[in-house]
Amino acid sequence: MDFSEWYSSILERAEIFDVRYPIKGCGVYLPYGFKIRKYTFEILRKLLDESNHEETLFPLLIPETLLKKESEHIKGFEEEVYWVTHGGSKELDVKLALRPTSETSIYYMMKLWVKVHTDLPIKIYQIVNTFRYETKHTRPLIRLREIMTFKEAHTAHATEEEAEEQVKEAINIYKKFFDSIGIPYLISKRPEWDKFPGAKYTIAFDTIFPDGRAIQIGTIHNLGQHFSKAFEIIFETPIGEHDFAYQTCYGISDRAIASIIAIHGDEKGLILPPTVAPYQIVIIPLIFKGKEEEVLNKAKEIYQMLKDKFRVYLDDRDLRPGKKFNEWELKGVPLRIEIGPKDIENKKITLFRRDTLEKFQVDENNIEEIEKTLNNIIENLKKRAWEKFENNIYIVENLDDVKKYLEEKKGIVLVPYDENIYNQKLEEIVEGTILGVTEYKGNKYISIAKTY
Ligand code: A5A
Repeated sequence: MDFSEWYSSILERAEIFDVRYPIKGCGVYLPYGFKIRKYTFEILRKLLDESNHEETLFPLLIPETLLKKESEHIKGFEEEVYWVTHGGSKELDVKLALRPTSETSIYYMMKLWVKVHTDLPIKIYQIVNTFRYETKHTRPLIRLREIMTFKEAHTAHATEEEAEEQVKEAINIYKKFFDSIGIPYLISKRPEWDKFPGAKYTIAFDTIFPDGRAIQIGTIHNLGQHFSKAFEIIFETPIGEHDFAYQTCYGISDRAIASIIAIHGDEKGLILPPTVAPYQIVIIPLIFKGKEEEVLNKAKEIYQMLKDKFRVYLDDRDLRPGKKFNEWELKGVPLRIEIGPKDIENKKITLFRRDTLEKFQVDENNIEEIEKTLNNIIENLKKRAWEKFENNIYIVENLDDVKKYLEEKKGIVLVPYDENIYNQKLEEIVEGTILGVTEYKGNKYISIAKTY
């Protein structure tokens, strides 16, 4: 089965995202998918909160006048904006945009908040839906027109150096985030023509999907003073002069969920990292005639023992165990505990690892072993994903080889850094996109790939 088919089928069968909503590029997070989303973004939330970011919530609507204040920004987004033009049957005096991203609404308010250098830094974020009238082929959770989960952080600083430091902090936060869900990445500085509209420069995280194409899973932008000048975010410096704030912003979207699905899954279905699995453990009692109560009671006992420490589901539905096995394998539950009369006799439980498909027994009260196994699963998923990722990175000498590798192998091709290559749009030469300048194992390259 090709990747795209597999991906669509998993979204449906594992009950993650229902694409049948009657608007192109929109869909519905189903309860199971919503839980994966919740745990995934809880990790990101925690990382941001721990590094002194504060969560906020801004309006969805942006007046046209604000959206157009920074000229590069609006140039970049012009063709992607959805407009609200009417209130009922009355035409609005000022059109309202559905936010494609929130620089303009947030920075309008920052101007009001910032007066002196002691008001800085500001480090805020929100997790909201944003709208982009994407013209490229839309794909569920990968290229949405209503981006359902858009985590955008926005910062303002008193010095350029501090903004640079903020970019570094953001890179580290994103590294930790992707590490905790086992998603490998290459970090590149995007070329001028591909930076975020209004930014001084853009740093991007890209990963590789099973079809060999690269996908941008997060971006960090140093905005310099472009927006603070347009929005007049001015502060008094310690020596009584005035300066415009130095700003950064960075974002991660539903693509994080798409990556978890695409990168860890296999032919049986999802494989969820325990860090984000709605159920880290599912307990399945193996009911035999005459032993029903004994088995069920033991299963409940084990459930009680684990429930405060892990996200556990006791599946005592009246279904054949085989059917339950298949269902939870499809849904990617990292660890299954089977309890049958034989196990009870031996004071054991049987564990099944979704990642390696290994089955083994441990003592029935061995919580440490269960915890260790869950930790091993995330480590193994991460290791496996990185190995596959690195196997799809090719270092070549020249553009002819770039072309050859992109056609034959896909993945990401690295060619030694050369300013002439970097500054042109490569599309005419090779059928790929320049991801940017990349440091890989200590050397400087230009990264090129076919992308989403
Ligand atoms: N305000 C900044 C952070 C911003 O908007 N940056 S961005 O345009 O690069 O978007 C942030 C991230 O959202 C991207 O790196 C990409 O991973 C994701 N993204 C962008 N468009 C998307 C879409 N249509 N569907 C899903 N994710 C998208």
